[in-house]
Amino acid sequence: MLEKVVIANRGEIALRILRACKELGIKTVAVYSKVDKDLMHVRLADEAVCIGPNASTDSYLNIPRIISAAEVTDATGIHPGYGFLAENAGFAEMVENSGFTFIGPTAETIRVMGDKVAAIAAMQQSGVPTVPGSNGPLDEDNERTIRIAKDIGYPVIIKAAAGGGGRGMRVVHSEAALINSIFVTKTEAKAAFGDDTVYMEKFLENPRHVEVQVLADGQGNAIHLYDRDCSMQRRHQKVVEEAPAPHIDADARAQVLKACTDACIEIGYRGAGTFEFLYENGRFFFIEMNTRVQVEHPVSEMVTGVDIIKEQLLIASGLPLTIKQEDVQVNGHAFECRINAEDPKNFMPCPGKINQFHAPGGLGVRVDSHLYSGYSIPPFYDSMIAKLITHAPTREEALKRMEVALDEMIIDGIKTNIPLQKDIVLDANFAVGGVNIHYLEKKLGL
Ligand code: MV4
Repeated sequence: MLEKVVIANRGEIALRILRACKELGIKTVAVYSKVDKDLMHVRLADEAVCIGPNASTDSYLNIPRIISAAEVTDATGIHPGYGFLAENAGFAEMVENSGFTFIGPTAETIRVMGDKVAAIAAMQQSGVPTVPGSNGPLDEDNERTIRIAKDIGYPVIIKAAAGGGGRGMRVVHSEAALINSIFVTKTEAKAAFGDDTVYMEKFLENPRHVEVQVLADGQGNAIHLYDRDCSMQRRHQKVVEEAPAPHIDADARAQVLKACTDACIEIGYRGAGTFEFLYENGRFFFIEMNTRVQVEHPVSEMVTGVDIIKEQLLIASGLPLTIKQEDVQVNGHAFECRINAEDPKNFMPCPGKINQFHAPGGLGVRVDSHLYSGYSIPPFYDSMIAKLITHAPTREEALKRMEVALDEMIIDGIKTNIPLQKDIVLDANFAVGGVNIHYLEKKLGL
């Protein structure tokens, strides 16, 4: 078993990882930037090391400082959480080469999934359904590119192989605009990622974002924890997530879940992972794989009863998966509302001091947050300050439970998006379930 883990992150996920470590009897090391000395998990950790000034690039993204912290504390593993260095293959490699366990997949897997063209190819090999597309990078041969687009049918989307999460893409509606759009996307990709490789897919106009949570031990065992719907988003930032995804075709779902675990075994996947799909007209289309634990993992935990972070720690300790697929059942329904320190009207971040914090509670209510009364939210990092999660036997009951919980939540002193969350939870179309990725932006009049 891992003996001592460095938590290379901050905020709610650092606290979430700390709790899982404690339950497993693993010692914890918090690493923090100067301004983050008062974070809840820093207080609760066995040891804490300041790794630098407030800017992420000088602290949470500074690889030598994090590895040094592991060295001086005699840690054995490093958990990257999400964001920051979680999907940095070079970091995973350096952690392992320094003699520590990286709590996540191999550097090689992270590298493959970071290259979206390679990721799609790997998935196709394993029978995961993908979007009709170029099946490889676009080259200098414009005639060939024009033919591919014609075969796929317009509209098409040009995506940077090094992109993902909504960065470096462009929709093309006609042959007249194709070659120039590719040129512009390549130029932007080169500037943003240092790699101008692009590929083409059919542009799906009104899909839902449905993702599959997996756990694999890298020893030939893989399970899925069913699916989540994350379609309620604005500018590629998820706002509400739920599990399981509502109104999914049963046969398509069974097929895609099986394909995901098959793919994990085929590629030797290790750790927690997420297969991202677009879901349209009863069909799944793979777009990307995330090789980290995700913000929205709690909704899957609530409906399956599996502690994903604990499983990550057990897998990283070299233990084979003990959970069998047939033991994983979906029990009821769960929602997660992301609570952000931001203006609910213009979405500007609103850091500042929390005068009073009251977390809602009761049966089926979970709050993953590092907040406490008197805590000051620094302006240097992400504005997400809490995740409010509700669980109940039915979707309708879980949604009502969220409505009550949002009413009970008090975050005094700063602006939050709680008013927006209340608005979404009371939305008649959201209540029916299955709204697409454009729903929230249209609702907000964007
Ligand atoms: C697409 C798409 C439509 N068709 N690919 C955006 C984020 C990145 N992960 C992939 N994205 C999309 N890829 C095809 N072939 C539409 C989007 C997209 C989107 C996807 C998921 C969640 C929100 C989104 C918002 C806008 C566009």
